[in-house]
Amino acid sequence: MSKERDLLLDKYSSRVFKNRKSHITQLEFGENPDEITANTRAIPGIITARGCCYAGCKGVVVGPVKDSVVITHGPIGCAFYSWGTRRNKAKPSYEGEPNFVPYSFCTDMRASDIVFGGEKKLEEGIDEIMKLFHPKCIFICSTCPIGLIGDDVQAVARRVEEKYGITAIGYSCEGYKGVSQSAGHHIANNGLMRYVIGKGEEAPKGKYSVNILGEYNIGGDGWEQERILKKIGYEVVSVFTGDGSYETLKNSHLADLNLVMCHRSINYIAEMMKTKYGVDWLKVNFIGVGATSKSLRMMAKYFNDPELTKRTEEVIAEELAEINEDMEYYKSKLKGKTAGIFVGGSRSHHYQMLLRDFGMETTIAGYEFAHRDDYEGREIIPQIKADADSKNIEEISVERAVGYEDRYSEEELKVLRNEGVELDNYSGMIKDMKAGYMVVDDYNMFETDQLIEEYKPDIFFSGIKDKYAIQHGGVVSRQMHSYDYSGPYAGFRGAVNFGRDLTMSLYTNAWSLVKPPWKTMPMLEGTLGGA
Ligand code: CFM
Ligand code: HCA
Repeated sequence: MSKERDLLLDKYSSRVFKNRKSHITQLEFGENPDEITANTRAIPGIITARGCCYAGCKGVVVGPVKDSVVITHGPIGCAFYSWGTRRNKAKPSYEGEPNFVPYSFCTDMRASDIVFGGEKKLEEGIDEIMKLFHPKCIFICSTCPIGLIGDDVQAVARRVEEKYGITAIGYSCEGYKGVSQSAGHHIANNGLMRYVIGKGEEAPKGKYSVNILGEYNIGGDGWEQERILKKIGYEVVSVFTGDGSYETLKNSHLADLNLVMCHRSINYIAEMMKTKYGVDWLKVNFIGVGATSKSLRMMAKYFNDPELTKRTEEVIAEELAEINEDMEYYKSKLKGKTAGIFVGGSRSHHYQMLLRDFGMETTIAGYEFAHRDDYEGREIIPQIKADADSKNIEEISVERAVGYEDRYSEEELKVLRNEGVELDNYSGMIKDMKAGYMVVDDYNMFETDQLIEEYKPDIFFSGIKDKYAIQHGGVVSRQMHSYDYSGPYAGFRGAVNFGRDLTMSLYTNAWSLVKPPWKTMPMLEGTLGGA
């Protein structure tokens, strides 16, 4: 054990110590740095940064679908807390297109509804929605009590479909299911696959068409990606699900290629669309100038058309020329600074690429709820098993390697390799970090404090829950879930915004003036996690 790892673990009871040890890996020669325990239950009592299954289904995946109504079936608190907190931007794509993203719909389940059942209330709520808003698609998202009292949201959805001739999906995404948001992603995607994708018949008109999967348009990231792709000449059929719509998602199976941005939340759909409709997928990363250029080149290689390759290079050159001066300026301000980065399930890795564009090094990193493949790259991964309506879900370990080898025959692989297609684009966080640096899964506030103390990063990227505690300690923190209401950070122009925001944050002298209370007050001593 190293000194740094000791610091994180030695205050724990033996039971907690044993558990947390396997979630913390230090990238050091001699240790076993390639493996980490992930996607397991958080320890009760430990303040994890994770969210719940309902958050993953409602807030993350289906919430951003702008022309569809999402109704929270449950107490009002769940609807209120998930109202506009996830920063997925949306605007109508054509005049008259509905945008329900700013709204919050809820059945407002009270004590008597819990005793007598809430299906009737749900149906009445939907009648009201149909009268006032007449959407073409409704998602019903269950919160914890619904599973406990046994309301059949799938049956309600079928009745709604029959009554109104629209698409309705009942999601049993009760918050307590699974171990984190991750179960919710899977449940949401199962429903989209079963009831939305494949329903449309409108084929793309462009020569090369793509869907962007796992792009939620935080701070307008998706719009920047679309701008670049369209400039090259791609047709973007649909985006899952940032600024996405039922009207476009239903045609997504007709696109040529799926681009997977957030692998964690959406690999399920990519795999299912490959199996059912034969749509290939590429794991891309449009966060970072280098990463964006690499992803665009990978796409051009995939389509293997000299015209497209030429246009790709032209656009990259034009875009670089546009941002070069700003990038150099911010690089001169940021070079050599260090960062800690702890976000949900894919950004902690994606943003390391952008930090590198500015000469910054990530010394500590981790995810809230990622699976082993996100950390380790192409690996054997734990999966969630669910029945068709996701009523029963179970986290299991399945030996499944995610990689090109799985998706192409030996013959196809040979052809691709000869064509120089980059096959090894599955690297995970651990492979990309340097010896001595630390990776922590499902980090908690105590560990965050210890990590900051030991590694002293210049900046710490996190979420709303931990941001202010970190800043009280005198370290600047920027939110990677919401960008502190700035952005976009994706693509070429986004990189400049990121450099500007970081420079602004780091060069304010406020942080050196902060004296945290624990520097002047006596510390509480004890063992964490009981005896
Ligand atoms: Fe994917 Fe996301 Fe993330 Fe995620 Fe999230 Fe998010 Fe995130 Mo918050 S889908 S895993 S469940 S990139 S909401 S847009 S910022 S934790 S790192
Ligand atoms: C979620 C949404 C969240 C929360 C962000 C945060 C987001 O997981 O339910 O805790 O700061 O990105 O909005 O991840």
